[in-house]
Amino acid sequence: MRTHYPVVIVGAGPAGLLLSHLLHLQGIESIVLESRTRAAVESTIRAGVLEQGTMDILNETGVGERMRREGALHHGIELAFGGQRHRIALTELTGRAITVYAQHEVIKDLIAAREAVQGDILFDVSDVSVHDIDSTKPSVQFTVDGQVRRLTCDFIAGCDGFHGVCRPAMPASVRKEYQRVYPFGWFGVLVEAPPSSDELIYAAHERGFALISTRSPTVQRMYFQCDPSERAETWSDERIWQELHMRTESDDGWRLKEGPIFQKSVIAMRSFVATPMQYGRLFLAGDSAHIVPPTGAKGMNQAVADVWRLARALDDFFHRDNEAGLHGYSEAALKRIWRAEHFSYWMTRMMHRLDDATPFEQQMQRSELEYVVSSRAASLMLAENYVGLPLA
Ligand code: RFL
Ligand code: PHB
Repeated sequence: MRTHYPVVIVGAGPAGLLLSHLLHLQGIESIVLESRTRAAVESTIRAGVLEQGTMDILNETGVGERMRREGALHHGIELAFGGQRHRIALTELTGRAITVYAQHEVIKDLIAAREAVQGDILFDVSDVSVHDIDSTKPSVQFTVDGQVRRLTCDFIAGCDGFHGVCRPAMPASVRKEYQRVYPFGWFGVLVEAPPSSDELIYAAHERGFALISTRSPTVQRMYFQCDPSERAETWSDERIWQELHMRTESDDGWRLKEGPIFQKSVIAMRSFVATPMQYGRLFLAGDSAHIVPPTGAKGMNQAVADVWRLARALDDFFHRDNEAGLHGYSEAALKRIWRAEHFSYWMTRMMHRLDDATPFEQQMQRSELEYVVSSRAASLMLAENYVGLPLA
């Protein structure tokens, strides 16, 4: 049994799987260690929006075929408030677009690509721990099929999400964490119905935010702002529809199309950044280092941007004897992340009902919305962040 890999990747989310795929294309071998089963990884409902840069990476690396066929390319989004809908013309403003394609479909495509070349992914592992990260020969220990195993490697990629073990393995004395927990959550539903709109609708309403997204011609994804401690199973379909209708009501008679609700969940909202994203031979990528509230649709895209950067840096290290990319990884990745953090925070504050807002602050919020949909400069600011700033 093999005991050494150039790169051991912890976590088979979008970050870990894409990193293993990119490294393979560069001729660098890796193994992915995942604590959940393959079925669980392939069916967890999460993100839906792929930025232009994410689409480009998937296309250029040969894993975009199903996304192009089954995903929906969108050239705008709508902001709804005061009974009216306002289009932000993403492509007209920026020359870029987004694709709505579920994260777990991206995951399936990446796992299929790794399988096609006999790439190593171990699912259902437990007790993962990382060792000697401040040496040039780190290792990762874990249990699989009841056996304890240890792999040595040159680098460990911590792609194990917010609750993973890699970030806490960095000494507390070098880490700094920045956080904001929002006093509201999102109630998310999957609905069997045709799309109600050609584009995503972000609605700001006195009762709270709502988002109308899509998954396919027959399945729609919708969310509405709720108390973060809300229990999804206690809500009847009727009550959910009532809330969604009220928050998206429009003066022109447009109405949301209903259908059977087959999945309900409540999502907490948090902004979080841990710095630095590297210690010794351990590099963090994706949600293990940073979280955004989903309002800006940035989380998965940031994970993709991180591993794109990390793969290039590892390529320089292994093939050009150049360590500059690895040394600069954390600083360069964080620059992009702070931009996404600000955008997500800004969208969240502009679109949600803020219970502690004074009447003055409520007027500020309304004025900002009106400005964003009426000023080309302000629309462009939203659009260029939403489609994603170029990877550099
Ligand atoms: P993930 O996806 O959490 O994957 C981490 C993986 O690591 C595994 N793991 C471990 N494996 C081994 N040992 C351990 N000790 C481990 N601990 C954890 C986990 O089982 C898991 O498989 O992190 P990654 O790869 O960094 O990807 C991040 C994205 O998943 C996340 O940012 C997005 O889903 C956020 N997000 C959205 N992002 C977008 O770009 N666009 C969107 O439209 C969007 N919508 C969303 C979202 C997230 C949501 N939720 C549920 C938080 C909508 C929602 C509702
Ligand atoms: C989704 O379709 O799940 C989705 C879309 C846009 C967001 C967040 C989630 O901002």
